Amino acid sequence: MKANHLFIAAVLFLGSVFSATAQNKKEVFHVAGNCGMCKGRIENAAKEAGATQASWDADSKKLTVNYDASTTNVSKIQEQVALVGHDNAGAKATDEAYAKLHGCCKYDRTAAAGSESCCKDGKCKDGSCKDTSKDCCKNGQCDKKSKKGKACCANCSKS
Ligand SMILES: [Cu+2]
Repeated sequence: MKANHLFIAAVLFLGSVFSATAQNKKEVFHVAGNCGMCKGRIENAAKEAGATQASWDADSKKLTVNYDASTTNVSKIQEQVALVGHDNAGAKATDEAYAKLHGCCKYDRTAAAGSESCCKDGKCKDGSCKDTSKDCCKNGQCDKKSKKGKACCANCSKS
């Protein structure tokens, strides 16, 4: 009778160990950013926080993460991503972290900040691309050639 109880307890214990070791989860959430540099920074931050896989899409601004729920959680990942300067669905970057971002990575924090992102008087701002004489932007917006919505300065430096 007593041995039987021990056996049941052992089975329950092993069961809980197994369920705690394999809890692979996938989550998709919004992360603000502009370019390829942002992508690397965002994905590295997610992995630092325990994500086994991380993929950020510059067009949709969506970060897809895979992680083991027994070692980390979405909040931790979101906080780490904010720590390196990127506002996201779960956490906001400090002004200091945002200020440290590369010129071209300074995504719009408000809709009104559009003209501040990477363009000035129709030209790329100093430090935002290799050739500041190229006019990739018009009125603070990317022009047609540089594909609206994409990082206009990243395209500017290639053209
Ligand atoms: Cu960037």
